[in-house]
Amino acid sequence: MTNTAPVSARRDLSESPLLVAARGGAPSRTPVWFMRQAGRSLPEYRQVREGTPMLQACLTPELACEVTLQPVRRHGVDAAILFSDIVVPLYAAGVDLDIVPGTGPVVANPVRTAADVAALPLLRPEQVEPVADTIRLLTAELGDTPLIGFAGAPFTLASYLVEGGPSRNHERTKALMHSEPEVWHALLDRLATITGEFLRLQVEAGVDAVQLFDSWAGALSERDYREFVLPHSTRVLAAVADAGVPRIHFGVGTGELLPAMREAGADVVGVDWRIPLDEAARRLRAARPEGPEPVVQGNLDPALLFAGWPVLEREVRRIVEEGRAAGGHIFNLGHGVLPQTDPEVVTRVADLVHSLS
Ligand code: 1CP
Repeated sequence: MTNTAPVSARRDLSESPLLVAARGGAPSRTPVWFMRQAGRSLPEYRQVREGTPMLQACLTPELACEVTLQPVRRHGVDAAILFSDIVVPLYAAGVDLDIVPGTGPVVANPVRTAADVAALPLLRPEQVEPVADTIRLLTAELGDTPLIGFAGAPFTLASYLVEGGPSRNHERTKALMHSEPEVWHALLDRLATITGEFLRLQVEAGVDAVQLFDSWAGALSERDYREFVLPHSTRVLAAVADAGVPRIHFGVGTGELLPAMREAGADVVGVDWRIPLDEAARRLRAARPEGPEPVVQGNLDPALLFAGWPVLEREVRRIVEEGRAAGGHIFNLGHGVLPQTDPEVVTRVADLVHSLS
């Protein structure tokens, strides 16, 4: 039942507020979507996921399609984001890892030596065919809502591979980077190849925008980011530069890295709550005064979804104002929806953002 319509049969999304904003235009309303909008905050998600392990869910097209659609139906957001995970291409390529409930990705054999890097498999397109099938199902269902594809950036993926799982301080990752730079660069080079191919494949299957998640890049100094990460993320974003879809580049705690993250090739830079959107835009503009006007995405603190409506309304209004002052703005959280969030509050935020524009 997969729809194999070629990319030339793409939907007409020329009026999509998300895509217009991402390309630096003036959208009909402030677009809004939420990182991790699909997932545990939704009872309908918990119901359909019941009994299916996370990675299996990501690689089951009908299920992944349904989960991707749930927040679009419920919240009326301006984009769907593919239900998947950043470790899916590594898993599909044959890396022995699992997503452990309550923990996150756990890697059986952490990657720490030149031999470990050389043994990392590359990705063959047929290994992620279920992801392409999911995208084809979604583009047939989504009407005029664009679909965002995504991948984990080389640094954030490397952190999971080197540490063996989630890490607070990324100490083994930073130790490898500084003590064995050749091994480090070989690892990031390989991850950049996998990620670039995975994003291209998603675009060919029909996604309308891509987001590169470098969630943990904010753990690095700007100097280390430029030396050890930027060349590789640049190569990933270059792999989809001619694909005709906007590229969003996001990390947490990246106030000092924003210009470098834009230089990597981003059309939109995602920002967390630690820096106001207008200040983020000022930094992006100052780094490239001759370039196109920056477009920022963010940046409501997901914890404030628990603070009660008066607080939340004030914060949403402030962010919409700061987004106006920034220039181009896509409303989002500064990081993902937390599992205990009341989904009705999320819908109310989406409605408020729309009513303010
Ligand atoms: O069983 C479950 O429900 C597991 C929870 C879960 C879910 C719902 C994980 C494990 N991943 C996901 C889906 C997911 N992962 C999406 C869904 C699409 C959407 O936004 O609706 C996305 C975009 C991701 C991407 C992802 N995975 C990132 C980047 C975004 C971010 O939040 O920073 C990262 C860092 C991961 C790793 C990961 N996967 C899962 C968890 C709990 C984690 C984080 C672990 C850690 O703290 O290091």
